[in-house]
Order: sequence, then C-alpha cells, then structure tokens
Amino acid sequence: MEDVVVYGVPFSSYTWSARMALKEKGVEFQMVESQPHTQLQNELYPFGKVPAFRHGEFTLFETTAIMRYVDEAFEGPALQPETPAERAQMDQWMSAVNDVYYDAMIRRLVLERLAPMIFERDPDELKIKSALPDIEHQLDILDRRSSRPCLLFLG
Ligand SMILES: N[C@@H](CCC(=O)N[C@@H](CS)C(=O)NCC(=O)O)C(=O)O
Repeated sequence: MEDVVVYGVPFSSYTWSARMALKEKGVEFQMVESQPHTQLQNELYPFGKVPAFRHGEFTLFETTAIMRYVDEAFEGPALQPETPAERAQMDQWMSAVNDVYYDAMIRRLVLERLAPMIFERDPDELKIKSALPDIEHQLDILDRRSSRPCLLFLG
C-alpha cells in the first residue's frame, strides 16, 4: 500500500476525526505529529491548521474532505449512508458541528480550560462561563434530534 500519513496534533478533535475514519476503514497509516502554523503544516495546509493528509503523492487538507476521500478511496466498510437524504443529513450535522458546536465546545470551553497547558496562561473563566449555556442548548438540540442522548456534566 502507498504511504498514508496524517499530519496533526494527537489531541486535536479534527485530527482525531481523520484518524477515526482511517481506523474504521481499516487503513494502515502513519501519524506525524505536526503543530499548527509550522513550516511543514503551512506547506500542507495553506492556512496552517491541522490535520493534513497524504496518500502517496496526493495531499489534502480540511477534515471532511479527508474523511470523504478515505471512505471512497479505500476498501472497507462504508462510512457514509447510502441514500441522498441520509447523506444530506450527515453533511448537515458535520457542517453544524464545524460552524456552531466547535466554537462553544472546543474553542470556548476545552481549549480555554486547557489554556495553562497550551497557551501557558490562566483560563478565561468569563469565556468558559459564557460558553456553558450555548453548549447546553446545542446538546439539548442533539438530544432531541438523535436517538442517542448526550450526557451532560457541566456542573
Ligand atoms: N476547517 C478545518 C478546521 C481544523 C482546525 O480548526 N484545527 C485546529 C485544531 S483542532 C487548528 O489547527 N487550530 C489552529 C488554528 O486555528 O490556528 C478542518 O475541518 O480541518
């Protein structure tokens, strides 16, 4: 098999998504630890974010593009639903996660809570506090739209 490589930060949620798609598909790959905005990452992803992906000579950035490519380019169990309606719902939720959920859950809560480790500064407690009602609302919507309830521990 040609080289399959994910370039990213192990704890990054988007890097996890790319790796999970490869794992679910049963594709062997190498994980190269690469921080955002380094020379390597800027070469692979014009805006320097993680993850980036390489399959032989072919490179990609943007997690949904990577996951869709992984599903369609390799043998293994299908990761996407078959019907147009179900695929559209998949796109709808991935887009909502990118556009809405990521900001509150990751930027304003998780990254802020991990600020001492990542940015070497104190967490911005006001930012975290402002994220909590938004997250509660977002998870409530997921609960109402999904057959699997979300567990919420915001206390
Ligand atoms: N739209 C991108 C978002 C990727 C992203 O935001 N990655 C974060 C880590 S989880 C990152 O690189 N952050 C650094 C930055 O935004 O400068 C994708 O879907 O791959």
